[in-house]
Amino acid sequence: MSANLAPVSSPTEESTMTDGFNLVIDALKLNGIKTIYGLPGIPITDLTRKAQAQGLRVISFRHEQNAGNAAAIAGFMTGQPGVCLTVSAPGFLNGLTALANATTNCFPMILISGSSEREIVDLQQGDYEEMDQVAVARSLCKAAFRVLHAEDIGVGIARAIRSAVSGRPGGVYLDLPAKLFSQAMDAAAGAASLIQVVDPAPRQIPAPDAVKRALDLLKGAKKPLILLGKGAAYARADADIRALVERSGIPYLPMSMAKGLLPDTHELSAAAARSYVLPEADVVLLVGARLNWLLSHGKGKTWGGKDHKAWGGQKFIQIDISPTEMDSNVRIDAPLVGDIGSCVSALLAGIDAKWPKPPAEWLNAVFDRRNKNVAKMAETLAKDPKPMNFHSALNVVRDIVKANPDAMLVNEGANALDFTRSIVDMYKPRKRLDVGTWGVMGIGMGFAVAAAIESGEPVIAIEGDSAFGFSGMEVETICRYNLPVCVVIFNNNGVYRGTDQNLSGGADVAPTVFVKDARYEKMMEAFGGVGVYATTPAELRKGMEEAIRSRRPTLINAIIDETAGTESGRITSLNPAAAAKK
Ligand code: FYN
Ligand code: ADP
Repeated sequence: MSANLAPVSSPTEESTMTDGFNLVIDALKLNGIKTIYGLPGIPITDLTRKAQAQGLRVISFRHEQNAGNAAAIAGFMTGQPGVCLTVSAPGFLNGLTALANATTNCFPMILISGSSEREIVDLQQGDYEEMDQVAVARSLCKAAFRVLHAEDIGVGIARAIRSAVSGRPGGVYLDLPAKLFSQAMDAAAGAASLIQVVDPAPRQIPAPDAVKRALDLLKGAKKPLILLGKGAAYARADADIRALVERSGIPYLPMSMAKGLLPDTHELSAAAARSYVLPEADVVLLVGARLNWLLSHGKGKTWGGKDHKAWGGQKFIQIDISPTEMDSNVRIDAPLVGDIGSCVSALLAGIDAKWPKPPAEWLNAVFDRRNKNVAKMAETLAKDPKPMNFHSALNVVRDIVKANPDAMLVNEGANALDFTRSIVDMYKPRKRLDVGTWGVMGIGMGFAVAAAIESGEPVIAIEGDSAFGFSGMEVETICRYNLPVCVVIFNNNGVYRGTDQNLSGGADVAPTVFVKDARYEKMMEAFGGVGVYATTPAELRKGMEEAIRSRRPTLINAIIDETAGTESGRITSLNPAAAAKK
């Protein structure tokens, strides 16, 4: 039965009717959604106004990609789906990169977009912003739904929520055609049509035989290694994960967004011995980490220097909620399928005081390599070159993060990303938010806005000057909501550095360089925030300390030696080598 299409009387009057606008808002609120990240426009502007009027926080951005990234990282931070709201067609398309990135990174988010009416789209009659958005979205997300009738809004929102957070988390698309919003229906029937989702992310208990197989393999290992991925951070099983490491005595290696699950200074951290432990370990326990390109697909060369020994041939135990992730790259000898919380607690039940600690020979070898790398890094960090380089600037950031362990750290770039990852220690879980699995540039300001909104903590965003360019207009958003975000741009005048030349000798600059000595800090000043031009570590430190103290929106333009930096940072080997001389 399709609902009465007559417009309802204003909701402020005593009314026994409701409409699509109110049902969407009621359904989101019923399921605990508190914030919408979006950008108003036809046909959803009134939805943003009504949502705000009815108590939802509506954060408006300058580009939907940034709103989508904010929703995605909000999902990672909270375990609830982040909600991004866009207009139809171009706004929907602008949100797609974030939707796809959320799905790739296993961040739960729902992209809700207004759309054209089915009957016009299906006849391709040339509507305003006409597009078959569900068809376009379907290949980029976990699930895509469309709602045509007001009485189905409750089911649509419920299905979107459950799809986003159950099993492997990811992105979901929900298509709401314009006419749906003004569809009226009986208020009582409308309320009855809404669904409060029960247990949207049910625990998935591992099979006892799978637990035993995993424990037997781990117990027999002579050189065991635990590898923690962002899934382990997302699972919020922090105490059990820490107990797994400490009770087993096995060294662990955190992937970038798993840093802080245990403090990076932990005695069992092997982070600073990465390319030693990966080839040398004989049994690797993967906890919420995929053996994808970031881990050389479980075989072949590790990243970085040429002298790294190839790795592979180990025995793998893999904990993952996705059964089909097993054997994706190499054979998994002990698959442990289930949610990380349930799997780790099951393993812990089998690790008692009699559990054999790893051989001292292995532990000493790992710690020797780690301590050597840490000492070498300390020497580099102690230098004070002029102009600053990445190391001397990050030595300041390292201190600031250590002094403010509750602050959120957002990080993107090439060299700015890679050097921050290995130089800035993290001390608490889910504090480091970065480009993740895809290495996508442009997540910075969207992540920074959501990190501030969702955590209430100060946010430090360490940005490459190229990376900042993708979302830099959101400094206005940061100022508009007066968010405690301190953006630090590592400005070395170019995508990787500022010294490339136009090989033709022509007048244009090389494709990889920017305006020299660009005054990015004036962008923040333009909107009422604080701009700092820092040429020394002392100026950088002062600017960051003041930003944390004042909680004022701040942009620090940290001037870095333009010769510093390598092409694509530590993944320079991904650049194809020319086969022939021109
Ligand atoms: C790490 N290391 C340290 C420390 N931490 N040394 C001293 N002290 C500390 N605290 C060492 C570590 O052992 C490695 O040395 C090296 O520093 C690098 O560590 P990292 O970064 O963990 O390891 P690696 O080899 O770079 O990891 C491979 C990777 C990583 C692919 C996982 O490079 C990565 O996540 N890259 C993301 C690239 C990306 O997405 N870029 C954005 C788009 S690029 P060795 O052990 O001696 O090797 C746009 O152009
Ligand atoms: P990283 O890049 O840090 O190595 P990945 O994104 O590659 O991490 O891997 C995350 C993995 O964690 C994914 O395979 C995903 O299915 C899994 N995952 C996410 N949440 C959970 C959970 N609660 N329980 C089990 N596995 C999870």
